[in-house]
Amino acid sequence: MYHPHADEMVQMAMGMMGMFVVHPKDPTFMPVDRDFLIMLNAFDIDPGTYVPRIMTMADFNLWTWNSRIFPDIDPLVVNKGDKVRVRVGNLTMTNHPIHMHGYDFKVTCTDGGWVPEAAQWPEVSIDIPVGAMRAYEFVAEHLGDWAIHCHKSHHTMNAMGHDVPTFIGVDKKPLTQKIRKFQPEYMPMGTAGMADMGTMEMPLPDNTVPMMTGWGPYGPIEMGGMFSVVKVRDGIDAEDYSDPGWYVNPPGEQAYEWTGELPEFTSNTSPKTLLTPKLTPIFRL
Ligand SMILES: [Cu+2]
Repeated sequence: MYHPHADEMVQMAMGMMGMFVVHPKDPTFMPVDRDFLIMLNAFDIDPGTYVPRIMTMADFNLWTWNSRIFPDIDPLVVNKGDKVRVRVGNLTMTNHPIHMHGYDFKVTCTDGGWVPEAAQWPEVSIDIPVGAMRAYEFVAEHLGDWAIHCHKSHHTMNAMGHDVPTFIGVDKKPLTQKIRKFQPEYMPMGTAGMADMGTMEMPLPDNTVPMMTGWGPYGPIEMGGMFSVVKVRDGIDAEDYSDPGWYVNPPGEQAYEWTGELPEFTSNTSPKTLLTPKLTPIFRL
């Protein structure tokens, strides 16, 4: 990984970093069909502004792959049967557990070098420490759209304020009526979670994106930040990385809402749901 070591804090906060890939001279050494590279970076850019804050140490608001955020990160497009390598390098100031759906994979490389085959270990999430890289590999046997993302939930969101009270279950109607006398366009939010924001398309300041966004085949995806999709299809040409669109599940392979009769719910008298009785403290202070 490259970073400047010259005015380091400022230059890193503004994105001066990158990765070199040195391919082996011998093309038969650990060959793969697809080789993806994800550089993890983070920025703190106030809504409506263009210059990242350079003093931020932990509370970043844009978590990026190759300086891009979902939904503007390209999908990882793969032909069925391809041997795939994903290299992930981290020059942010926190670790990122990168998780991929649909597959288990083998960790094949660290900054220290290639991992011998007998020592490659299986994972479905791989934590990328600060200042480190990992590469993992898998054979794309399963057709479909498979989410790939950082597993820290705030890292799959775009710009948001973090100092907001929790309004879950709060009746904001009386307050809304009062506020709307002065601010007619005021929108109460948060009483039933944040997912509504995925569909709202509220007006935003320039150079600002919604906290969660993106549309999938079944509605809003409600993601942002360090999130993309591995798209495995039949018949993708070796040079073709263009987005094939959303995967269409074959009939019978799609989850659906059950609208028939429901089984009897377990009640609180069921042994399955009985609470463990409280222990009587032996010692009292
Ligand atoms: Cu992360």
